[in-house]
Amino acid sequence: MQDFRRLLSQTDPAVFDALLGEEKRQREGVELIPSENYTYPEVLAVLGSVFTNKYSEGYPGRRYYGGQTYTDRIESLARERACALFRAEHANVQPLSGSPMNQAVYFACLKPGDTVLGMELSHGGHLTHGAPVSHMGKIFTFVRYKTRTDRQGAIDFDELSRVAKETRPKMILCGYSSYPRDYDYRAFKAVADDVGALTMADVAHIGGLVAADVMRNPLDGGFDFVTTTTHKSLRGPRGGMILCRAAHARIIDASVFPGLQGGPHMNNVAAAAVTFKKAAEPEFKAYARQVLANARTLAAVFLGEQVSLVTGGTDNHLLVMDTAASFAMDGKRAEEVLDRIGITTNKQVIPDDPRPPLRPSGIRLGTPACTTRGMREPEMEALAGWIVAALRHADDDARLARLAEQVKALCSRFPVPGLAPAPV
Ligand code: DSN
Repeated sequence: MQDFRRLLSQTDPAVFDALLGEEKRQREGVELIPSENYTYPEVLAVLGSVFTNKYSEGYPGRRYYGGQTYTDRIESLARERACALFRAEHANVQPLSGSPMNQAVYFACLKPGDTVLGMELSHGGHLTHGAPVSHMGKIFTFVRYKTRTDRQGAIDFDELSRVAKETRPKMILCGYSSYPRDYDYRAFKAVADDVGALTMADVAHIGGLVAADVMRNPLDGGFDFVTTTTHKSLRGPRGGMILCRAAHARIIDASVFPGLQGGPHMNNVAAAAVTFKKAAEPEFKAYARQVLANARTLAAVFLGEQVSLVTGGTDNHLLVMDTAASFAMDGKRAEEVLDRIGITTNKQVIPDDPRPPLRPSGIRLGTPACTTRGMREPEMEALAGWIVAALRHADDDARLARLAEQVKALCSRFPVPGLAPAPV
């Protein structure tokens, strides 16, 4: 590995310099974007391996190119491990990432114009769940449901059932990228069964937490399809995966290839296989429990400081802070202030946000990455305090500089897996 680095430094100093800069940023800052994580050194090794050289259109035992002895082996391993981890009957591990995995399910089951019930973007849903700006929103007819902001973000299943009976969807979709609660999948399934709709859960954010059984598994609730990315709480390579019942295996596989994609990225598939092996180990369950405990600790400190959190708290790995209500500051400015002290978050719309997406009312924070570094409740208490101090004194440069030093000192005690310590 070190030889590759030396070679890169000589071949392309500009890219090597950017790599060193990003390593320093990751080493010296706290990552609180809930969809990010630090992957395993083993995964980095496989991603940068010769599997990247190989074309493998098709599936194990049914490929369109020769030379598949080892690619067949790794894809079969990845599929078997994914099925065991999620109690699925079938897994397709080829989607290149989250958007293609969701599109593959839609195209497998729906015709243009078909109706899908999906969660409203500002209430926590995802772009690929039919936001009007996405191609999906133009091809299919998405009808959006909201959360009950007056009831800690609960889903109103009576209302969902009424809308389902009125619109007769082909599919009911749940899943989120900024919803800080867990779902009752059986309640979604009951609504879907009433109108003969298929069910799909996009658990991209919480894939690792579902795998570790610290959050509910939609497949246990009878869902037809579950999609997840492999790089967020699962801690693996950038990629996507579709889990389903055996009865849907053929249409899903055909939808991914040749329907939507060409050659799978076999370095990613190999890295996913490694990730699933790691996720089945007891250490990963402990990690997942700590992700939740850390998020609860952040929430408790914020609430104690009268900071407004969407839904009033969290049941998962993420929190959505209403910075407009709490600090009279939009999410863009809050993100920038926290960047200055070395804490990375992202601006975030809140339910029915009156502000535009690039200057929304809040920020989103999450614990998967800092938990991977080994941070626990005491570090969460410190971080939450520093975040509140920075946002309350955003114009005090000297105070922000002192907070930045504290963040850097904290980070020096928690190495990033796969990253060499800072050069001395
Ligand atoms: N970009 C991911 C997130 O941050 O939630 C989802 O696509």
